[in-house]
Amino acid sequence: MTGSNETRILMTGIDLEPFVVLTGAGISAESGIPTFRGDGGLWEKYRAVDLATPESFQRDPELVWRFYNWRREMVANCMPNQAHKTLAEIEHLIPDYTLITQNIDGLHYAAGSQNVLELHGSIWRLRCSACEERWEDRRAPVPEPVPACPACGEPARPDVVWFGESLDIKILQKAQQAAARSRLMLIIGTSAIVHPAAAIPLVARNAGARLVEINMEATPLSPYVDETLLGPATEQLAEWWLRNRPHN
Ligand code: BJW
Ligand code: ZN
Repeated sequence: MTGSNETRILMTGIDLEPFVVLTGAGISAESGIPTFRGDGGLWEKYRAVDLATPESFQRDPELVWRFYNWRREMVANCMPNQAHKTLAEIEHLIPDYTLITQNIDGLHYAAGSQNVLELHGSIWRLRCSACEERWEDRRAPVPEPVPACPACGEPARPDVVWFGESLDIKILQKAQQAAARSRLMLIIGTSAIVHPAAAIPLVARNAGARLVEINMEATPLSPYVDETLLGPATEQLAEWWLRNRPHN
């Protein structure tokens, strides 16, 4: 063990590395972005099957684009909160650290995180519905009713993962591998019901990692974690980090 690692363990009491964090919509709730499920959640007002499936895009691409344009404008007007910022700080202090998010809002990057495994894609990228073309587009809203692929002219769609679609296998494998070698995993603001993301903490647990969950309420994962910290992510993460961060 190196001197610096040893110091980190002695000073904090818990082994911080390899450290993995998995975030969900709850971490962005205090930035003003609605979650999907629960009171005020997106799926209370809109039906996921009408808006977040490949079939809905085939049926009515304009409707799907109206939904994503509304969300692009909303996200463009939101700022990262203290929880996003704390995770960016952790990235700079802990060498063996992996941030995995289910969020498509880009707020981890906006807060200063540099390496983020975005399991469900990004609202700030488009991709072609017909060819392999992918590109960044930060306009909010996208002015065309349905933008076209610059390479082949076919309809473009948000580069996000809809229900029934496979996640990017390279990103998923990186996330699962990080989980499999982690000693500590923090799970923040996810209902832990959407797979395969919801199973990533169990990969960590089966490999012997300590799991700490931060959420407003218990989730299906709660019986499997070592500690559930109930409350808003900004407060709970700040307090957890104060208790556990290396002091030298
Ligand atoms: C706070 C807070 C605060 C609030 N502080 N906390 C195995 C078993 C069963 C089903 C399946 C399975 N494998 C695959 C499936 C099917 C499906 C699935 O999981 N369905 C479940 C609903 C049952 N999965 C898929 O289709 C996935 N694809 C796949 O597996 O491909 C292979 C395959 C294909 C076909 C058949 C079988 C396999 C793809 C899933 C893609 C998910 N996409 C979305 C939309 C992304 C684009 C967009 O945003 O528009 O991703 S759905 C939505 O849910 C979004 C999220 O990333 C995801 C997770 O939601 P999250 O982040 O957990 O948010 P919420 O709202 O659910 O929870 C918020 C939490 O925060 C709550 O707990 C609050 O309490 C808390 N909170 N405020 C802290 N201030
Ligand atoms: Zn194309």
